[in-house]
Amino acid sequence: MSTSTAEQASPASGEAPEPRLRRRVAALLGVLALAAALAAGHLVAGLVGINASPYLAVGNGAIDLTPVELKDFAVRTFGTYDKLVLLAGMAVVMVVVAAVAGLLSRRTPWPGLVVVTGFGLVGLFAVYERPDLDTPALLAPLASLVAGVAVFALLHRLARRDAAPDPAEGSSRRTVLLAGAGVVVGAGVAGLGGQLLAGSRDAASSREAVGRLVPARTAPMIPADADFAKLGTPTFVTRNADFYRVDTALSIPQVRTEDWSLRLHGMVDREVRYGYGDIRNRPLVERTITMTCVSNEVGGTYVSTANFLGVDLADLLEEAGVRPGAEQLFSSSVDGWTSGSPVAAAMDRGRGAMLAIGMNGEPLPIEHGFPARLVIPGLYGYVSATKWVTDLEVTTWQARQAYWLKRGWSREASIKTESRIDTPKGFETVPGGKVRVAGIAWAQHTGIDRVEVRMDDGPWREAMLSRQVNLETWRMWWIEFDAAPGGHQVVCRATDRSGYTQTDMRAGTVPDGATGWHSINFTAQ
Ligand SMILES: Nc1nc2c(c(=O)[nH]1)N[C@H]1C(S)=C(S)[C@@H](COP(=O)(O)O)O[C@H]1N2
Ligand SMILES: [Mo]
Repeated sequence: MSTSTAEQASPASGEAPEPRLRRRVAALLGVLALAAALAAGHLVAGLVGINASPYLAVGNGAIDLTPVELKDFAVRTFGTYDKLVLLAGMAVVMVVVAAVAGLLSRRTPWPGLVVVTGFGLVGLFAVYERPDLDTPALLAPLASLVAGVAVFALLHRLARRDAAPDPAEGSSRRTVLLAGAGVVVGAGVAGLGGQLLAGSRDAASSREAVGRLVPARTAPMIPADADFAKLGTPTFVTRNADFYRVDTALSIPQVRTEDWSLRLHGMVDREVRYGYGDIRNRPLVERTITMTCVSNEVGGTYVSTANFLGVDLADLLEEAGVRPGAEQLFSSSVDGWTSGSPVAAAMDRGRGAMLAIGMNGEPLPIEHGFPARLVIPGLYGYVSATKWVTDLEVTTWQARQAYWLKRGWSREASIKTESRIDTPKGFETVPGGKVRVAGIAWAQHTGIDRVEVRMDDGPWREAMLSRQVNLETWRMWWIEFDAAPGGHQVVCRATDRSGYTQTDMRAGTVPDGATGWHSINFTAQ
Protein backbone atom coordinates (compact mmCIF):
# COMPACT_ATOMS: atom_id res chain seq x y z
CA MET A 1 0.00 0.00 0.00
CA SER A 2 2.67 2.46 1.05
CA THR A 3 4.92 1.68 -1.92
CA SER A 4 2.15 2.23 -4.37
CA THR A 5 1.35 5.64 -2.91
CA ALA A 6 5.01 6.60 -3.16
CA GLU A 7 5.04 5.49 -6.75
CA GLN A 8 1.89 7.31 -7.57
CA ALA A 9 3.43 10.42 -6.10
CA SER A 10 6.75 10.28 -7.91
CA PRO A 11 5.63 11.10 -11.46
CA ALA A 12 4.00 14.23 -10.16
CA SER A 13 7.35 15.51 -8.86
CA GLY A 14 9.14 15.14 -12.25
CA GLU A 15 8.48 17.44 -15.19
CA ALA A 16 7.61 14.60 -17.58
CA PRO A 17 4.96 12.47 -15.90
CA GLU A 18 6.57 9.23 -17.10
CA PRO A 19 4.57 6.24 -15.99
CA ARG A 20 6.56 3.79 -13.93
CA LEU A 21 5.55 0.16 -13.63
CA ARG A 22 5.00 -1.16 -10.16
CA ARG A 23 7.85 -3.36 -8.99
CA ARG A 24 6.06 -6.64 -8.94
CA VAL A 25 4.47 -5.98 -12.32
CA ALA A 26 7.87 -5.18 -13.79
CA ALA A 27 9.48 -8.28 -12.30
CA LEU A 28 6.60 -10.43 -13.48
CA LEU A 29 6.97 -9.12 -17.04
CA GLY A 30 10.54 -10.37 -17.12
CA VAL A 31 9.57 -13.79 -15.84
CA LEU A 32 6.63 -14.11 -18.24
CA ALA A 33 8.83 -13.20 -21.19
CA LEU A 34 11.30 -15.84 -20.05
CA ALA A 35 8.56 -18.46 -19.79
CA ALA A 36 7.28 -17.58 -23.24
CA ALA A 37 10.76 -17.76 -24.69
CA LEU A 38 11.60 -21.14 -23.17
CA ALA A 39 8.23 -22.61 -24.12
CA ALA A 40 8.42 -21.40 -27.72
CA GLY A 41 11.90 -22.87 -28.00
CA HIS A 42 10.72 -26.14 -26.53
CA LEU A 43 7.80 -26.32 -28.95
CA VAL A 44 10.00 -25.85 -32.00
CA ALA A 45 12.52 -28.27 -30.49
CA GLY A 46 9.74 -30.83 -30.46
CA LEU A 47 9.90 -30.65 -34.24
CA VAL A 48 13.61 -30.28 -34.90
CA GLY A 49 14.97 -32.43 -32.05
CA ILE A 50 14.32 -31.95 -28.37
CA ASN A 51 17.97 -31.32 -27.54
CA ALA A 52 17.67 -28.08 -29.52
CA SER A 53 15.49 -26.76 -26.71
CA PRO A 54 17.61 -23.80 -25.54
CA TYR A 55 17.21 -24.73 -21.88
CA LEU A 56 18.59 -28.23 -22.48
CA ALA A 57 21.26 -27.02 -24.87
CA VAL A 58 22.54 -24.47 -22.36
CA GLY A 59 22.52 -27.15 -19.65
CA ASN A 60 24.40 -29.61 -21.85
CA GLY A 61 26.90 -26.90 -22.74
CA ALA A 62 27.35 -26.09 -19.06
CA ILE A 63 28.11 -29.74 -18.31
CA ASP A 64 30.86 -29.81 -20.91
CA LEU A 65 32.36 -26.56 -19.60
CA THR A 66 32.23 -27.59 -15.94
CA PRO A 67 35.67 -28.20 -14.41
CA VAL A 68 36.37 -31.83 -13.45
CA GLU A 69 36.50 -31.13 -9.71
CA LEU A 70 33.08 -29.53 -9.72
CA LYS A 71 31.63 -32.32 -11.84
CA ASP A 72 33.12 -34.89 -9.51
CA PHE A 73 31.65 -33.01 -6.56
CA ALA A 74 28.23 -32.86 -8.22
CA VAL A 75 28.22 -36.60 -8.95
CA ARG A 76 29.40 -37.35 -5.40
CA THR A 77 26.89 -35.07 -3.77
CA PHE A 78 23.81 -35.49 -5.90
CA GLY A 79 24.47 -38.85 -7.55
CA THR A 80 22.08 -39.46 -10.42
CA TYR A 81 20.20 -36.30 -9.48
CA ASP A 82 23.17 -34.15 -10.47
CA LYS A 83 21.55 -33.20 -13.76
CA LEU A 84 18.22 -32.41 -12.14
CA VAL A 85 20.04 -30.18 -9.70
CA LEU A 86 21.75 -28.43 -12.60
CA LEU A 87 18.46 -27.84 -14.42
CA ALA A 88 16.80 -26.56 -11.26
CA GLY A 89 19.77 -24.30 -10.52
CA MET A 90 19.66 -22.91 -14.04
CA ALA A 91 15.93 -22.24 -13.68
CA VAL A 92 16.46 -20.31 -10.46
CA VAL A 93 19.25 -18.22 -11.94
CA MET A 94 17.22 -17.46 -15.07
CA VAL A 95 14.11 -16.49 -13.12
CA VAL A 96 16.15 -14.16 -10.92
CA VAL A 97 17.89 -12.54 -13.89
CA ALA A 98 14.58 -12.18 -15.72
CA ALA A 99 12.94 -10.58 -12.68
CA VAL A 100 15.84 -8.16 -12.27
CA ALA A 101 15.67 -7.34 -15.98
CA GLY A 102 12.00 -6.57 -15.49
CA LEU A 103 12.73 -4.38 -12.47
CA LEU A 104 15.26 -2.40 -14.49
CA SER A 105 12.59 -1.75 -17.09
CA ARG A 106 10.06 0.14 -15.01
CA ARG A 107 10.28 3.22 -17.23
CA THR A 108 11.44 1.94 -20.59
CA PRO A 109 11.44 -1.59 -21.98
CA TRP A 110 15.04 -1.38 -23.21
CA PRO A 111 16.94 -2.96 -20.32
CA GLY A 112 14.58 -5.92 -20.35
CA LEU A 113 14.76 -6.26 -24.11
CA VAL A 114 18.54 -6.27 -23.95
CA VAL A 115 18.53 -9.02 -21.32
CA VAL A 116 15.94 -11.12 -23.18
CA THR A 117 18.00 -10.75 -26.35
CA GLY A 118 21.11 -11.73 -24.40
CA PHE A 119 19.37 -14.88 -23.19
CA GLY A 120 18.33 -15.61 -26.75
CA LEU A 121 21.86 -15.26 -28.03
CA VAL A 122 23.19 -17.58 -25.31
CA GLY A 123 20.58 -20.14 -26.40
CA LEU A 124 21.52 -19.75 -30.06
CA PHE A 125 25.19 -20.14 -29.25
CA ALA A 126 24.60 -23.21 -27.07
CA VAL A 127 22.60 -24.94 -29.81
CA TYR A 128 25.13 -23.91 -32.45
CA GLU A 129 27.91 -25.47 -30.37
CA ARG A 130 26.16 -28.83 -29.82
CA PRO A 131 27.83 -31.47 -31.95
CA ASP A 132 24.63 -33.52 -32.13
CA LEU A 133 22.54 -30.73 -33.67
CA ASP A 134 22.57 -29.30 -37.15
CA THR A 135 21.39 -26.08 -38.72
CA PRO A 136 17.57 -26.55 -38.54
CA ALA A 137 18.04 -26.93 -34.78
CA LEU A 138 18.81 -23.19 -34.63
CA LEU A 139 15.13 -22.55 -35.30
CA ALA A 140 14.38 -23.47 -31.69
CA PRO A 141 16.51 -20.83 -29.97
CA LEU A 142 15.47 -18.40 -32.69
CA ALA A 143 11.84 -19.01 -31.75
CA SER A 144 12.81 -18.37 -28.14
CA LEU A 145 14.47 -15.11 -29.01
CA VAL A 146 11.53 -13.86 -31.04
CA ALA A 147 8.91 -14.97 -28.50
CA GLY A 148 10.84 -13.50 -25.57
CA VAL A 149 11.34 -10.12 -27.22
CA ALA A 150 7.77 -9.95 -28.56
CA VAL A 151 6.12 -10.93 -25.30
CA PHE A 152 8.23 -8.56 -23.26
CA ALA A 153 7.64 -5.63 -25.62
CA LEU A 154 3.91 -6.29 -25.82
CA LEU A 155 3.30 -6.81 -22.12
CA HIS A 156 5.47 -3.82 -21.31
CA ARG A 157 3.48 -1.57 -23.57
CA LEU A 158 0.17 -2.76 -22.09
CA ALA A 159 1.41 -2.45 -18.54
CA ARG A 160 2.74 1.03 -19.13
CA ARG A 161 -0.52 2.15 -20.57
CA ASP A 162 -2.15 0.83 -17.43
CA ALA A 163 0.38 2.59 -15.21
CA ALA A 164 -0.12 5.97 -16.91
CA PRO A 165 -1.47 8.61 -14.52
CA ASP A 166 -4.53 8.79 -16.64
CA PRO A 167 -5.15 5.33 -18.12
CA ALA A 168 -6.91 5.67 -21.45
CA GLU A 169 -9.41 2.98 -20.69
CA GLY A 170 -10.66 1.69 -17.39
CA SER A 171 -10.32 -1.75 -18.88
CA SER A 172 -6.60 -1.53 -19.50
CA ARG A 173 -5.68 -3.27 -16.24
CA ARG A 174 -7.87 -6.12 -17.26
CA THR A 175 -6.11 -6.16 -20.64
CA VAL A 176 -2.77 -6.55 -18.89
CA LEU A 177 -4.07 -9.35 -16.72
CA LEU A 178 -5.62 -11.10 -19.69
CA ALA A 179 -2.46 -10.77 -21.72
CA GLY A 180 -0.39 -12.10 -18.82
CA ALA A 181 -2.72 -15.04 -18.33
CA GLY A 182 -2.63 -15.65 -22.08
CA VAL A 183 1.14 -15.84 -21.98
CA VAL A 184 1.04 -18.29 -19.07
CA VAL A 185 -1.46 -20.56 -20.81
CA GLY A 186 0.29 -20.22 -24.17
CA ALA A 187 3.65 -21.07 -22.63
CA GLY A 188 2.16 -24.11 -20.90
CA VAL A 189 0.56 -25.37 -24.08
CA ALA A 190 3.66 -24.73 -26.17
CA GLY A 191 5.96 -26.41 -23.68
CA LEU A 192 3.73 -29.42 -23.39
CA GLY A 193 3.27 -29.50 -27.15
CA GLY A 194 7.03 -29.61 -27.62
CA GLN A 195 7.26 -32.49 -25.20
CA LEU A 196 4.48 -34.40 -26.99
CA LEU A 197 5.88 -33.75 -30.45
CA ALA A 198 9.30 -34.89 -29.30
CA GLY A 199 7.68 -38.00 -27.86
CA SER A 200 6.13 -38.93 -31.17
CA ARG A 201 9.51 -38.85 -32.85
CA ASP A 202 11.51 -40.30 -30.01
CA ALA A 203 13.47 -43.48 -29.81
CA ALA A 204 10.96 -45.39 -27.67
CA SER A 205 8.68 -46.29 -30.56
CA SER A 206 11.68 -47.23 -32.68
CA ARG A 207 12.93 -49.48 -29.87
CA GLU A 208 9.49 -51.09 -29.64
CA ALA A 209 9.62 -51.79 -33.35
CA VAL A 210 12.90 -53.69 -33.05
CA GLY A 211 11.07 -56.64 -31.56
CA ARG A 212 12.90 -59.68 -30.28
CA LEU A 213 16.60 -59.95 -30.89
CA VAL A 214 17.54 -63.57 -31.26
CA PRO A 215 21.03 -64.63 -30.20
CA ALA A 216 22.85 -67.12 -32.40
CA ARG A 217 24.88 -67.93 -29.32
CA THR A 218 23.35 -67.30 -25.90
CA ALA A 219 25.46 -66.68 -22.82
CA PRO A 220 25.99 -69.78 -20.68
CA MET A 221 23.23 -70.15 -18.07
CA ILE A 222 24.00 -68.39 -14.83
CA PRO A 223 24.21 -71.13 -12.17
CA ALA A 224 22.05 -70.72 -9.07
CA ASP A 225 25.11 -70.47 -6.84
CA ALA A 226 26.60 -67.57 -8.82
CA ASP A 227 25.13 -65.14 -6.30
CA PHE A 228 24.07 -65.13 -2.67
CA ALA A 229 21.15 -62.79 -3.18
CA LYS A 230 19.26 -64.51 -0.38
CA LEU A 231 22.17 -63.72 1.93
CA GLY A 232 22.33 -60.05 1.04
CA THR A 233 24.40 -59.73 -2.13
CA PRO A 234 23.04 -58.20 -5.34
CA THR A 235 21.58 -60.61 -7.89
CA PHE A 236 24.19 -61.87 -10.33
CA VAL A 237 22.61 -60.17 -13.33
CA THR A 238 21.41 -56.63 -12.68
CA ARG A 239 17.93 -55.81 -13.95
CA ASN A 240 18.01 -53.15 -16.67
CA ALA A 241 16.06 -50.76 -14.47
CA ASP A 242 18.65 -51.17 -11.70
CA PHE A 243 21.76 -51.02 -13.87
CA TYR A 244 23.87 -48.01 -12.88
CA ARG A 245 23.85 -45.12 -15.30
CA VAL A 246 26.62 -42.61 -15.88
CA ASP A 247 26.87 -40.17 -18.77
CA THR A 248 27.16 -36.51 -19.58
CA ALA A 249 23.80 -36.37 -21.38
CA LEU A 250 21.34 -33.97 -19.79
CA SER A 251 18.57 -35.26 -21.98
CA ILE A 252 19.05 -38.76 -23.29
CA PRO A 253 19.94 -38.87 -27.00
CA GLN A 254 16.94 -40.10 -28.98
CA VAL A 255 18.15 -42.09 -31.93
CA ARG A 256 15.80 -44.10 -34.10
CA THR A 257 17.22 -47.20 -35.77
CA GLU A 258 16.45 -45.84 -39.24
CA ASP A 259 18.49 -42.71 -38.46
CA TRP A 260 21.39 -44.63 -36.97
CA SER A 261 24.56 -45.70 -38.69
CA LEU A 262 28.03 -46.62 -37.62
CA ARG A 263 31.00 -45.42 -39.61
CA LEU A 264 34.26 -47.29 -39.18
CA HIS A 265 37.19 -45.44 -40.68
CA GLY A 266 40.68 -44.05 -40.11
CA MET A 267 43.72 -46.34 -40.24
CA VAL A 268 41.86 -49.11 -42.04
CA ASP A 269 42.11 -50.66 -45.50
CA ARG A 270 38.50 -49.86 -46.33
CA GLU A 271 36.06 -47.61 -44.65
CA VAL A 272 32.79 -49.37 -43.70
CA ARG A 273 29.36 -48.03 -42.79
CA TYR A 274 26.76 -50.18 -41.06
CA GLY A 275 23.05 -49.58 -40.69
CA TYR A 276 21.03 -51.07 -37.86
CA GLY A 277 19.83 -53.94 -40.05
CA ASP A 278 23.40 -54.79 -41.03
CA ILE A 279 24.20 -55.40 -37.37
CA ARG A 280 21.03 -57.09 -36.16
CA ASN A 281 21.00 -59.51 -39.10
CA ARG A 282 24.42 -60.87 -38.21
CA PRO A 283 24.73 -63.87 -35.93
CA LEU A 284 24.44 -62.23 -32.52
CA VAL A 285 26.49 -63.36 -29.57
CA GLU A 286 25.52 -62.87 -25.94
CA ARG A 287 28.04 -62.33 -23.13
CA THR A 288 27.72 -61.77 -19.40
CA ILE A 289 29.86 -58.77 -18.48
CA THR A 290 30.29 -56.64 -15.35
CA MET A 291 30.72 -52.95 -16.13
CA THR A 292 32.29 -50.48 -13.70
CA CYS A 293 32.62 -46.70 -13.71
CA VAL A 294 35.94 -45.06 -12.90
CA SER A 295 33.96 -42.63 -10.71
CA ASN A 296 32.95 -45.45 -8.41
CA GLU A 297 34.12 -44.61 -4.89
CA VAL A 298 35.20 -47.41 -2.58
CA GLY A 299 31.89 -48.99 -1.55
CA GLY A 300 30.06 -47.23 -4.40
CA THR A 301 27.22 -48.39 -6.60
CA TYR A 302 28.57 -47.79 -10.10
CA VAL A 303 29.06 -51.46 -10.88
CA SER A 304 26.50 -53.74 -12.55
CA THR A 305 26.29 -56.89 -14.63
CA ALA A 306 24.24 -57.68 -17.72
CA ASN A 307 23.92 -60.12 -20.57
CA PHE A 308 24.97 -58.00 -23.53
CA LEU A 309 23.97 -59.04 -27.03
CA GLY A 310 25.76 -57.92 -30.15
CA VAL A 311 28.58 -58.59 -32.55
CA ASP A 312 32.28 -58.99 -31.98
CA LEU A 313 34.08 -55.71 -32.36
CA ALA A 314 37.04 -57.73 -33.64
CA ASP A 315 34.90 -58.95 -36.58
CA LEU A 316 34.07 -55.41 -37.64
CA LEU A 317 37.66 -54.25 -37.25
CA GLU A 318 38.97 -57.20 -39.23
CA GLU A 319 36.52 -56.56 -42.04
CA ALA A 320 37.75 -52.99 -42.27
CA GLY A 321 41.37 -54.15 -42.02
CA VAL A 322 43.25 -52.39 -39.25
CA ARG A 323 46.53 -50.95 -40.50
CA PRO A 324 49.84 -51.39 -38.68
CA GLY A 325 50.60 -48.60 -36.24
CA ALA A 326 46.97 -48.20 -35.11
CA GLU A 327 46.76 -47.73 -31.34
CA GLN A 328 43.49 -46.12 -30.47
CA LEU A 329 39.88 -46.92 -31.27
CA PHE A 330 38.37 -43.46 -30.97
CA SER A 331 34.61 -43.75 -30.65
CA SER A 332 32.02 -40.97 -30.80
CA SER A 333 28.48 -40.81 -29.58
CA VAL A 334 25.74 -38.97 -31.43
CA ASP A 335 25.92 -36.30 -28.72
CA GLY A 336 29.60 -35.63 -29.33
CA TRP A 337 30.94 -37.49 -26.31
CA THR A 338 34.09 -39.40 -27.20
CA SER A 339 36.13 -42.25 -25.81
CA GLY A 340 39.51 -43.77 -26.63
CA SER A 341 40.09 -47.49 -26.22
CA PRO A 342 43.23 -49.48 -26.97
CA VAL A 343 42.86 -51.16 -30.39
CA ALA A 344 44.56 -54.20 -28.86
CA ALA A 345 41.77 -54.58 -26.27
CA ALA A 346 39.09 -54.14 -28.93
CA MET A 347 40.70 -56.81 -31.15
CA ASP A 348 41.49 -59.28 -28.35
CA ARG A 349 39.16 -62.25 -28.98
CA GLY A 350 39.78 -63.55 -25.49
CA ARG A 351 38.32 -60.39 -24.02
CA GLY A 352 35.21 -60.43 -26.18
CA ALA A 353 34.71 -56.74 -26.91
CA MET A 354 31.34 -56.07 -28.51
CA LEU A 355 29.22 -53.65 -30.38
CA ALA A 356 26.12 -54.33 -28.30
CA ILE A 357 22.51 -53.81 -29.36
CA GLY A 358 20.80 -55.85 -26.66
CA MET A 359 20.84 -56.05 -22.88
CA ASN A 360 19.24 -58.74 -20.75
CA GLY A 361 16.99 -60.02 -23.50
CA GLU A 362 15.78 -56.62 -24.73
CA PRO A 363 17.02 -54.07 -27.22
CA LEU A 364 19.39 -51.73 -25.37
CA PRO A 365 17.44 -49.41 -23.11
CA ILE A 366 17.56 -45.86 -24.45
CA GLU A 367 19.52 -44.58 -21.46
CA HIS A 368 22.05 -47.37 -21.94
CA GLY A 369 22.81 -46.44 -25.53
CA PHE A 370 20.03 -47.50 -27.90
CA PRO A 371 20.46 -48.37 -30.73
CA ALA A 372 24.09 -49.45 -30.15
CA ARG A 373 27.00 -49.10 -27.76
CA LEU A 374 30.47 -50.44 -27.17
CA VAL A 375 31.26 -52.85 -24.37
CA ILE A 376 34.91 -53.74 -23.90
CA PRO A 377 35.24 -55.90 -20.79
CA GLY A 378 37.90 -55.12 -18.22
CA LEU A 379 38.20 -51.38 -18.84
CA TYR A 380 36.36 -48.61 -17.02
CA GLY A 381 33.32 -47.35 -18.89
CA TYR A 382 34.79 -44.06 -20.03
CA VAL A 383 37.39 -45.87 -22.16
CA SER A 384 35.27 -48.81 -23.27
CA ALA A 385 31.54 -48.32 -23.30
CA THR A 386 30.44 -45.52 -25.65
CA LYS A 387 26.65 -45.31 -25.73
CA TRP A 388 24.70 -44.12 -28.80
CA VAL A 389 27.91 -44.86 -30.69
CA THR A 390 27.94 -43.66 -34.28
CA ASP A 391 31.57 -43.35 -35.29
CA LEU A 392 34.65 -45.51 -34.82
CA GLU A 393 37.96 -44.08 -35.93
CA VAL A 394 41.05 -46.24 -35.88
CA THR A 395 43.90 -43.91 -35.05
CA THR A 396 46.90 -43.22 -32.82
CA TRP A 397 46.99 -41.87 -29.26
CA GLN A 398 48.73 -38.78 -30.59
CA ALA A 399 46.07 -37.87 -33.12
CA ARG A 400 42.97 -37.83 -30.94
CA GLN A 401 42.14 -37.01 -27.33
CA ALA A 402 38.85 -38.26 -25.92
CA TYR A 403 36.40 -36.34 -23.70
CA TRP A 404 37.64 -37.39 -20.24
CA LEU A 405 41.29 -37.59 -21.25
CA LYS A 406 41.17 -33.87 -22.00
CA ARG A 407 39.75 -33.38 -18.52
CA GLY A 408 42.54 -35.04 -16.62
CA TRP A 409 41.64 -38.74 -16.55
CA SER A 410 44.04 -41.46 -17.65
CA ARG A 411 44.41 -42.83 -21.13
CA GLU A 412 44.71 -46.42 -19.93
CA ALA A 413 42.16 -47.44 -17.37
CA SER A 414 41.88 -51.12 -16.58
CA ILE A 415 39.32 -51.81 -13.88
CA LYS A 416 40.98 -52.19 -10.49
CA THR A 417 40.48 -55.18 -8.22
CA GLU A 418 37.84 -54.13 -5.70
CA SER A 419 35.41 -55.49 -3.16
CA ARG A 420 32.35 -54.10 -1.40
CA ILE A 421 30.29 -55.00 1.65
CA ASP A 422 26.54 -55.07 0.93
CA THR A 423 25.32 -56.60 4.20
CA PRO A 424 25.03 -55.31 6.86
CA LYS A 425 24.42 -51.79 5.63
CA GLY A 426 26.57 -49.07 7.18
CA PHE A 427 25.32 -48.16 10.69
CA GLU A 428 22.68 -50.87 10.61
CA THR A 429 21.61 -52.46 13.88
CA VAL A 430 21.47 -56.25 13.68
CA PRO A 431 20.64 -58.97 16.19
CA GLY A 432 23.75 -60.02 18.10
CA GLY A 433 25.25 -63.49 17.90
CA LYS A 434 25.98 -64.78 14.42
CA VAL A 435 26.18 -61.85 12.03
CA ARG A 436 26.37 -62.53 8.33
CA VAL A 437 28.54 -60.25 6.22
CA ALA A 438 28.09 -60.46 2.43
CA GLY A 439 29.16 -58.53 -0.62
CA ILE A 440 30.76 -58.49 -4.05
CA ALA A 441 34.25 -58.42 -5.50
CA TRP A 442 35.47 -57.81 -9.01
CA ALA A 443 38.69 -57.93 -11.01
CA GLN A 444 37.42 -58.07 -14.57
CA HIS A 445 39.58 -59.91 -17.06
CA THR A 446 41.75 -61.32 -14.25
CA GLY A 447 39.21 -62.95 -11.99
CA ILE A 448 38.73 -63.03 -8.23
CA ASP A 449 40.67 -65.62 -6.29
CA ARG A 450 39.84 -64.83 -2.68
CA VAL A 451 38.00 -62.38 -0.45
CA GLU A 452 39.02 -61.86 3.15
CA VAL A 453 37.05 -60.13 5.84
CA ARG A 454 38.13 -58.85 9.22
CA MET A 455 35.97 -57.78 12.14
CA ASP A 456 37.32 -55.21 14.58
CA ASP A 457 40.97 -56.11 15.19
CA GLY A 458 40.50 -59.81 14.60
CA PRO A 459 42.35 -61.91 12.03
CA TRP A 460 41.54 -61.88 8.31
CA ARG A 461 39.16 -64.69 7.51
CA GLU A 462 38.42 -66.09 4.09
CA ALA A 463 34.86 -65.65 2.87
CA MET A 464 32.85 -68.21 0.93
CA LEU A 465 32.94 -67.30 -2.78
CA SER A 466 30.15 -67.79 -5.29
CA ARG A 467 30.73 -69.89 -8.37
CA GLN A 468 32.72 -68.05 -11.01
CA VAL A 469 30.71 -67.31 -14.13
CA ASN A 470 33.53 -65.93 -16.27
CA LEU A 471 36.58 -63.74 -15.81
CA GLU A 472 34.75 -60.60 -16.94
CA THR A 473 32.19 -60.67 -14.16
CA TRP A 474 31.98 -60.02 -10.46
CA ARG A 475 31.82 -62.66 -7.74
CA MET A 476 29.77 -62.69 -4.58
CA TRP A 477 30.95 -63.67 -1.12
CA TRP A 478 29.68 -64.16 2.43
CA ILE A 479 30.97 -65.03 5.87
CA GLU A 480 29.66 -65.13 9.44
CA PHE A 481 31.08 -63.55 12.59
CA ASP A 482 30.19 -63.90 16.25
CA ALA A 483 29.34 -60.39 17.24
CA ALA A 484 28.93 -59.49 20.91
CA PRO A 485 26.43 -56.70 21.66
CA GLY A 486 27.93 -53.31 20.82
CA GLY A 487 29.55 -51.54 17.90
CA HIS A 488 31.66 -53.36 15.34
CA GLN A 489 33.55 -52.67 12.17
CA VAL A 490 34.08 -55.04 9.24
CA VAL A 491 36.58 -54.60 6.43
CA CYS A 492 36.99 -56.62 3.24
CA ARG A 493 39.76 -57.06 0.70
CA ALA A 494 39.95 -59.11 -2.48
CA THR A 495 42.85 -60.94 -4.07
CA ASP A 496 42.72 -61.51 -7.80
CA ARG A 497 44.02 -64.39 -9.87
CA SER A 498 47.26 -62.59 -10.63
CA GLY A 499 47.99 -62.79 -6.90
CA TYR A 500 47.41 -59.09 -6.29
CA THR A 501 45.69 -58.16 -3.02
CA GLN A 502 43.78 -54.88 -2.86
CA THR A 503 45.85 -52.15 -1.29
CA ASP A 504 44.51 -50.34 1.77
CA MET A 505 46.00 -47.10 0.39
CA ARG A 506 43.04 -44.82 -0.13
CA ALA A 507 43.07 -43.09 -3.51
CA GLY A 508 40.36 -40.96 -5.07
CA THR A 509 38.69 -41.72 -8.39
CA VAL A 510 40.75 -39.28 -10.49
CA PRO A 511 42.71 -40.15 -12.64
CA ASP A 512 42.21 -43.90 -12.99
CA GLY A 513 39.94 -45.29 -10.27
CA ALA A 514 39.68 -45.36 -6.48
CA THR A 515 41.59 -47.77 -4.24
CA GLY A 516 41.27 -48.71 -0.59
CA TRP A 517 39.39 -51.20 1.55
CA HIS A 518 35.68 -50.90 2.09
CA SER A 519 34.67 -50.92 5.73
CA ILE A 520 31.37 -50.46 7.48
CA ASN A 521 30.27 -50.03 11.05
CA PHE A 522 27.27 -51.78 12.53
CA THR A 523 25.76 -52.37 15.93
CA ALA A 524 24.88 -55.77 17.35
CA GLN A 525 22.05 -55.86 19.86
N1 LIG B 1 27.74 -41.30 -25.09
C1 LIG B 1 28.25 -41.56 -23.88
N2 LIG B 1 28.65 -42.81 -23.59
C2 LIG B 1 29.15 -43.10 -22.38
C3 LIG B 1 29.29 -42.09 -21.40
C4 LIG B 1 28.86 -40.78 -21.73
O1 LIG B 1 28.94 -39.84 -20.92
N3 LIG B 1 28.32 -40.56 -22.97
N4 LIG B 1 29.79 -42.41 -20.18
C5 LIG B 1 30.62 -43.60 -20.07
C6 LIG B 1 30.86 -44.00 -18.70
S1 LIG B 1 31.85 -42.96 -17.78
C7 LIG B 1 30.39 -45.16 -18.19
S2 LIG B 1 30.87 -45.69 -16.67
C8 LIG B 1 29.45 -46.00 -18.94
C9 LIG B 1 28.19 -46.24 -18.15
O2 LIG B 1 27.27 -46.96 -18.90
P1 LIG B 1 25.81 -47.17 -18.34
O3 LIG B 1 25.23 -45.81 -18.11
O4 LIG B 1 25.08 -47.97 -19.36
O5 LIG B 1 25.98 -47.92 -17.04
O6 LIG B 1 29.07 -45.40 -20.17
C10 LIG B 1 30.10 -44.77 -20.87
N5 LIG B 1 29.55 -44.37 -22.14
MO1 LIG C 1 32.37 -44.01 -16.00
